[in-house]
Amino acid sequence: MNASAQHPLAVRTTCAYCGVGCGVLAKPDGRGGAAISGDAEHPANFGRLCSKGSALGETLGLGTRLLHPMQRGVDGAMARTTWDDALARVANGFADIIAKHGPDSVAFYLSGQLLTEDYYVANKLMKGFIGSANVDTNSRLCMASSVAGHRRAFGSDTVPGSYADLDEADLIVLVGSNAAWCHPVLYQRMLANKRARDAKIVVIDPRRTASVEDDDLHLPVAPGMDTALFSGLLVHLADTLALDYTYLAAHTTGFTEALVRAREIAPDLTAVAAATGVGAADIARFFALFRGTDKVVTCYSQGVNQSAQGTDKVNAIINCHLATGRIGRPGMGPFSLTGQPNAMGGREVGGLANQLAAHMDFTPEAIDRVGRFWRAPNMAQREGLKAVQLFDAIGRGEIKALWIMATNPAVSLPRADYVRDALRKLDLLVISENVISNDTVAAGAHVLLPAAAWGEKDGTVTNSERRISRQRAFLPLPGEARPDWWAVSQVARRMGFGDAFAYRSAADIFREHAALSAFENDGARDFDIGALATLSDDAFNALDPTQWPAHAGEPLADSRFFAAGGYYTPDRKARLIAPERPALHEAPSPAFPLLLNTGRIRDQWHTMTRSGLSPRLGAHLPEPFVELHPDDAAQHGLRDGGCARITTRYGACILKVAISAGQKRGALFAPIHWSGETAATARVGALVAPITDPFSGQPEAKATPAAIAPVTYALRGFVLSRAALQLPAESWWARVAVRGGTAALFASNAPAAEWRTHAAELFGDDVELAEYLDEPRQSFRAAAFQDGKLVGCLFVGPAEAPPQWDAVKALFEAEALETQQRRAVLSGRSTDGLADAGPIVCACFGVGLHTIRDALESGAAVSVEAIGQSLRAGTNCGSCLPELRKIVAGAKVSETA
Ligand SMILES: Nc1nc2c(c(=O)[nH]1)N[C@H]1C(S)=C(S)[C@@H](COP(=O)(O)OP(=O)(O)OC[C@H]3O[C@@H](n4cnc5c(=O)[nH]c(N)nc54)[C@H](O)[C@@H]3O)O[C@H]1N2
Ligand SMILES: Nc1nc2c(c(=O)[nH]1)N[C@H]1C(S)=C(S)[C@@H](COP(=O)(O)OP(=O)(O)OC[C@H]3O[C@@H](n4cnc5c(=O)[nH]c(N)nc54)[C@H](O)[C@@H]3O)O[C@H]1N2
Ligand code: SF4
Ligand SMILES: [Mo]
Repeated sequence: MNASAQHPLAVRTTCAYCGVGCGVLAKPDGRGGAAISGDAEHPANFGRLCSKGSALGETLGLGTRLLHPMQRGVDGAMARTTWDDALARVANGFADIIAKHGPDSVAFYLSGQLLTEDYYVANKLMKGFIGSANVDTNSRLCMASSVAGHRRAFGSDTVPGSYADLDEADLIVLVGSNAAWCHPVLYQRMLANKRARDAKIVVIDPRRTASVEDDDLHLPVAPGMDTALFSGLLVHLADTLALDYTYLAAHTTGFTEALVRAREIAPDLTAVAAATGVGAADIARFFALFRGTDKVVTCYSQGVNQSAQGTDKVNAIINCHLATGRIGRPGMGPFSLTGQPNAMGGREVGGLANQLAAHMDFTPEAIDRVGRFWRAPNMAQREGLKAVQLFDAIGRGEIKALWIMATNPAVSLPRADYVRDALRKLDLLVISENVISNDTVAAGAHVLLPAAAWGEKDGTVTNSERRISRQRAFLPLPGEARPDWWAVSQVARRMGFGDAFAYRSAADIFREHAALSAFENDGARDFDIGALATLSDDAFNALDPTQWPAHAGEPLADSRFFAAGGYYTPDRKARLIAPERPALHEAPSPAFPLLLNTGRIRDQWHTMTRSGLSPRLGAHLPEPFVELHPDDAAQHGLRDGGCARITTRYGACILKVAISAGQKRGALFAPIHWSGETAATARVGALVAPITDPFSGQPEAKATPAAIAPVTYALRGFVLSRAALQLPAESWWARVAVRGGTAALFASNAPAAEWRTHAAELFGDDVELAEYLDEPRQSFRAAAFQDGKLVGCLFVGPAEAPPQWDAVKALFEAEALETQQRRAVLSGRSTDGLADAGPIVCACFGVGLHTIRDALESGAAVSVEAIGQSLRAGTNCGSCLPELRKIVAGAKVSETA
């Protein structure tokens, strides 16, 4: 019997990555892996997956996992311990510190990558039993401005619409959202609408991103100036009598003040053009489109939220929807696209320090209500510290014990060097993790708790459209890994709160969470899933994706909020908010003349602890880079493919230079994904200012004044190895996942001959080393063989003509090599049978640039569609279609030239 026959059934679960929340079918192979495909029945994706979702199967290995509890001994070294000892140390450690310094001397820092059940239990322990609200989450860096904007406008943190609105809209406005790369399956839905129904797409982003197609309107707004644009839009709508006065009168307040303020900020088109740096004609086109289209959805993400003016940006957008009554009806509404798989679940349980639980705030009535429901002895009486403040308090020594779950703050918080140092000041740092090492773990934990990972953990997540889906386990718990909710409950019991934490399963916790949502609710709170409070274990296991609200006693049905008002303010009316005049928190200066914008790339997820394991995903953009406009590059003496040092008041990085006309002048863009574990000096978080939005506390991650200067390395090269890699400290490097080993791309000033010594050290004595050194040309190549198998390669050459690695990588990844192929390794070129695909363009089917160019040149394919037919490239998730279009256009130009 083969392995798959032993596991004939695929398990229905939800993707580990973004807030689209795609349904996934996982078919375990019986050897710790699984075949992954999209769930055709899931309403978020109807079977589609993006490159990251499709590659989930490549990330299931246990090679980097934390499999046993560890604790720091008296000698300072981490050593394996038992769960019992580890839990006792956590419980006693927290109890001692609370006894000495009070409940506000301890904190939890959680994550939108926890399941709702994990999140609920951690929040309950801190806010109800320890008696502090110092529980915040990486959602503070992600969704906090949307939450604050929703609460100001609606009286509750409600996302009014559904994904179906993106199918029905006639105009989709993307504000600060690179959905083509960050919400790819939803973006494909928008494109399908555009193709089938001629819907228009407008993209508001300082950069021309992959989300802008040639026929879309792109408004390259000056960083931070979205409020001016949407204030201008409100003025335009008012002046052209395009408002819904009936809706305004019946369901809103604050319109007059909001319009007065909008007029101050953006009196006319000229003022909007001046503030935003966008041409007046394009602004007028956008205003006319918005005015003339009833069915408008405005999607926004981190270009809005991660701003010192983030909450005002959110409200400036919502104002325009409220004033036109375009909310809660099919095909229209403001739509906050959430980032993490359970960003929404975290908000539902009250994981933010300024929310209590189940969408309740710290009002006396709510504190009393939740306290009675939990039978909690020590209800927190006021809001706790928000992430940036929380780490300030840690740095000052006021918080002495911290439990981090499912986030990597030493990389992802602003001013990340400060954060890393602050962690070292804690008397007790507990980290629940999937991986044995990341930058936060490396900062020095006292206790490490091995957590169940995606594929092993079991519970629920909520996606951007308020849809609760099950994440189901399809693999056994490896080693001693346990669910996070279990670890928290065990600590709670050891702290004397056993009765309130006697959960046997995720289902137990979910039922309690659902019951709290309905407890003394009576329609006063938006979040109500009372219908799910009585699910049996079997019904919980079988739960289909369910959109909330789900009121007890009513049939489950998808729905929208606010078409007929019914807001969650005291008078049940929405508020139009008068925003502040937008201004950068710090303008560029001669010392820091550029603005550093940070964000994401298509094929990596955050700090790469999971996506970084996939060779397919590593192939797209393998090195950390900084993108800038050709004029800025010329002015600062930078060349494409060279390196540059980027410096801010807070830190410095060295990144590869990518020159792009899609960048705005004066702006730099760098991806956030690389860490101290995956690259030499590319922790971009270290550069980011700790400036926060006054309402949401969300840090500004998109506009830190920065300087840039070239860094020259004489040589560049790559190394491929079956074993773990350690490169000489003085070199610049970035780690890349490859099949059957690890690799690094590097740059260095050490002469080629020195790399010969490094190669000998790197590959050891028990290999057969083929070498080639050309000192005059500064070129060195080595290939290490063991039993005829290629086990390592090191190539280095002059930076102007660096060795290309695609062919060598293909040989390294091959199972076994022919003699002729072995001889060819040092040539760096491919031989027959192992075509050199070139840099990967389509991650889903592993189709490289050379393969595509070959097909175009040979005439085998002449269009993007034909490439799809002959090579399959672009036919799965479609996220590479923008790139394919460029390649085809490029080939056409060179043909006619
Ligand atoms: N591939 C991939 N996908 C992901 C993630 C990932 O790590 N990798 N992470 C997930 C998570 S947690 C999140 S939160 C989402 C984030 O998804 P997005 O918000 O789409 O991603 P970002 O790249 O952070 O930022 C979006 C855009 O904001 C623009 N921007 C910067 N400043 C401004 C401004 O002042 N105004 C406007 N209008 N735009 C501006 C940037 O140029 C950038 O293109 O992605 C999710 N999906
Ligand atoms: N400069 C800049 N900084 C940013 C951003 C930006 O755009 N620019 N974006 C911000 C945003 S929106 C986000 S969401 C954050 C993301 O930043 P982080 O949350 O710090 O990034 P991740 O790499 O997702 O870290 C998740 C960690 O949790 C572990 N993990 C995963 N699942 C589980 C689990 O179930 N249990 C436990 N115990 N551990 C688990 C993973 O191994 C990993 O180490 O970064 C923020 N920081
Ligand atoms: S769009 Fe991609 S990353 Fe996001 S949930 Fe779907 S498959 Fe996962
Ligand atoms: Mo996020």
